[in-house]
Formats: sequence, structure tokens, C-alpha cells
Amino acid sequence: MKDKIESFVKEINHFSIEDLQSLEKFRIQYLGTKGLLKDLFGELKSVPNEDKKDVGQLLNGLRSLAEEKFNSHKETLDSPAKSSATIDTSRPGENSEVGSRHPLMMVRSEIIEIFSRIGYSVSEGPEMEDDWHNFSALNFPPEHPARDMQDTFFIDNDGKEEMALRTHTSSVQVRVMENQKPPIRTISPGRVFRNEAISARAHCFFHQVEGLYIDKKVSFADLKQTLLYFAQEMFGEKAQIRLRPSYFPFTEPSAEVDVSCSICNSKGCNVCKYTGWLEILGCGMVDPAVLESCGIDSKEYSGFAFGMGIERITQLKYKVNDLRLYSENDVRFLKQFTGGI
Ligand code: 2U9
Repeated sequence: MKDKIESFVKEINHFSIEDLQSLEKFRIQYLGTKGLLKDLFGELKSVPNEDKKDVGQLLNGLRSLAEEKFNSHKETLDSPAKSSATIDTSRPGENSEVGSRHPLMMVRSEIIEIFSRIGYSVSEGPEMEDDWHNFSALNFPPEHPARDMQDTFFIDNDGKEEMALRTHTSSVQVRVMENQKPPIRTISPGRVFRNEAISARAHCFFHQVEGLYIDKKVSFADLKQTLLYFAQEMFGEKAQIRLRPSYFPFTEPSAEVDVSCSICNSKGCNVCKYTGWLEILGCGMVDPAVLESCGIDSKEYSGFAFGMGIERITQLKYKVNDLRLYSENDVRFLKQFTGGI
């Protein structure tokens, strides 16, 4: 009996199954109700008792072999795409979709390119900051509202010095000033965080690019010319800017900057709210107290700084009116920006 089983193992292994017909033949011959296995299990009765266990195990192995062979060929023949014999090699390939760059990253790259053409380097730094780099070195008074939990995300630091998610990338520039001697000409793009309810016009995080230029005899005229250059590179050569006096703890004097509305050629439309101007950034001369805090002699050096929200520039360039669209990853929105740099 044992020899018989061994010869059937060989027979099953050599049985060639090439199509559904030969598969059915195999099933009937070995696994069917009148098949070989049924007969062999019937013969088990006449095997001497002392051999029954061994022969039974061999028969179970033979049945598994036949079942596995049947099942694996059935699977292949039932799904012809998997069988190499049925692949249509003349069929044209399927296109895989090409992704697109995020609009904020496209505008970020464009801003970096514009400033790198006039000698600005790019500086990056941590998103989690200490009080000194985010507030104190930048001349924020102790009672300033930005230091409040309502405006800033503070982080418990296991009993060590309290940390915060940076509220601007000025903190990166404080680090540059602490580590580098002037002349300094750098921009710092990055994500910043504010404790705000999310709506179409506000978000708890957004992206900034801040700029800093420190050297001997840097003037407000240098600042104005740099910003005019930026506006014309970003919004077209006809773009004009205007400066309105403002206040920031870290700059003195300070200004907010508007660019002429390119949609209506400054004639007035609903985008510029019939003023002909669109606010794009804030700027000013670095407060001497900030220079001194960062180890730079304010009698020898002066500097200017500016800051802009990348979302705001993208909104004006691509007419995106809801801030939430930037972080929802809706492909219907993102697909519209294919082909950017
Ligand atoms: C140092 C000193 C001064 C960066 C500046 C602004 C003005 C400004 C806002 C624009 C829109 C922030 O994203 S926003 O909400 N920024 O108005 N930022 S001056 O001043 C600095 C930076 C670094 C050491």
C-alpha cells in the first residue's frame, strides 16, 4: 500500500494541467466521488492494524497534495490576467497620474528665488521655541497680548523652561544674528502657529517668509526699493507699492505695505474693496534694542526687516479665498495647480 501511495504522489506531481478541461479531468480522477482517493481510503479498512496509522497519514498527505494542486491551478485559470499565457502584450500601458506641487510651496519657491537673485540666503530653525527667541529678544514687553495663552500655543516642558510653538519666523533670524556677524542678508520661510479658531480667514497655523538685512548704513530707502523689486517680480512690472505707518515691537519705524491691485489696474474692484490697493506685508527698520539683544552694535549697524504670509500672497496670485483649502488636501483643489515650479 505504501509503495502504491508513493507512485501516486509521482503521478499527481507529473499530471499536466493546462486548461479548464484538464483541471476537471484531474479533479474527477483523483478527488471525485469515484476517484482514486476515495478508493484508497476504502482500502484502508484491509490494512493491518499496526500499519493503519502510518498508511492513514500517507493517504492524508496524498489528498492534501491533490487538493493543493487543484486549488492553485483553479485560481490561475479562473483569473486569466494572472496567467502569463493570457497577457495581451500589445495593449497600451495605463497612465499613472502625475502629482502636482502644493500652491503654497510653489509660491514659497518663487519668493525664495526672487530674494536669492539679490543675494539673500535661506535660514531655517525650530518650530518649538523658547521665550527668548520668540518674544524677549524681539522686544515684546512682558504684558504683550501675544505672550498670552489666548494667542500662543504654549508647551509644558516637564518642569523645565516653558516652550511655545513659534508665532513668527523672526525667531530664526534672532538665531542668525546671534551666530553670524553682519553683513546679514537672509530670508526665513517656515510654518508658524497662532491660537486662533479655524475659519475661512484665520487658521491655527500658516506659513511666513520673513526677511532681514543688516549692514552699515542700511536705510529705509533700501527697504522701500527692495520691496518694490519684490512686488514687481511677484505681481508684474507695473506693480506699485505704498507704505502706511504701523507698529511692531521689533521694528521702528514700522509700516504696512500695499501693492496696487492688478485685477482692476487700481481702478477699484471687489477684491481690493474699491481702494485700488491690496495689503501684502509688514516691514520696518530693526529696533536698535533688538540688534543689541542679539549681540550686534546698534551704533555701527542698522537693518531692515519684513514679514509676509505665504497664504496671503497665494490668495492674491491665485484668487484662493478660503484659508482652509490649503490644508484639507482636497484633490479637486490641488489638481488645479499642475505645472508649477
Ligand atoms: C528680526 C527683527 C525684525 C519681521 C517683520 C513684520 C514686520 C510683519 C507680519 C506680516 C503678515 C506677520 O505673517 S504675518 O501675519 N509681519 O508685519 N514682520 S517686520 O521683523 C523682524 C524679523 C526679525 C530679528
